[in-house]
Amino acid sequence: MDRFLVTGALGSLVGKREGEANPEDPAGQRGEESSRKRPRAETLPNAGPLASPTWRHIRAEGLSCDYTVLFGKAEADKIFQELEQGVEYFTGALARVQVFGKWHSVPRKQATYGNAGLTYTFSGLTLSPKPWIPVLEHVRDRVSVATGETFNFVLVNRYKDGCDHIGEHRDDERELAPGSPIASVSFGACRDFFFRHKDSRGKKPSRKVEVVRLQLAHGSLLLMNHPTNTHWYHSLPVRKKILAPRINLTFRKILPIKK
Ligand SMILES: O=C(O)CCC(=O)C(=O)O
Repeated sequence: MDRFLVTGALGSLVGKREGEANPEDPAGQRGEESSRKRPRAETLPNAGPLASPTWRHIRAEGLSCDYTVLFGKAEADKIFQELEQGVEYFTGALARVQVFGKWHSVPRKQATYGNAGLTYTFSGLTLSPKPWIPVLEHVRDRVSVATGETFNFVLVNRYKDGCDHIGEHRDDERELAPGSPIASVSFGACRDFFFRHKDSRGKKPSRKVEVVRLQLAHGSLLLMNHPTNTHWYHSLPVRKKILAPRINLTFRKILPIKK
């Protein structure tokens, strides 16, 4: 059977950053930005009104991301409701994380969906993603039209409010198709999202690189291109004033590892 090993956000469940109280990280700065159309999107067929959106290009040393609002409010609202009704999240042991030997609830809810036959490793277990449901296929296909990329797996993260968060981590490139991007689509509450360079982490960083700070809006798509995940960690910090829920979908293309 084909086996997929997925670490990064999944693997980070066992990482100590996950349990840290957050970082309402102060100063930081956006990377260099420019606004232009992403050329590939313009040549794709069946493009809806938002299929050739204006992209914001976010660039810093070793970081390359493209951001756009892919879904208008009405459609994003409908997708959010469908996700709320349709997504089945992990429960029990899969919804817990061990930090310094103590078990805690993961500070968000998670689920995985993907192509038939895939398996992946999660908290030391080999699991299969659930089969795609129509709302996830719809979002996946819209992302593919807009980016020209295909995806076979999605991790769903649901944050019930601003206390739910995700600690600093990288999405491990080894299990991704080489050079493939990760497409992060957000619905619900707008949240801050930080990138921190690997050399600039911890109490005694080897050098100072400015944090790249973004806000991920309802209906938005953030495309994290290679080699962003090699050099930069990302996180969704605690924001206690946010009371509304948010659902994030990270679409990935993962490679089978033959047994
Ligand atoms: O919720 C988000 O925007 C971040 C999710 C994430 O970091 C991940 O899936 O790796």
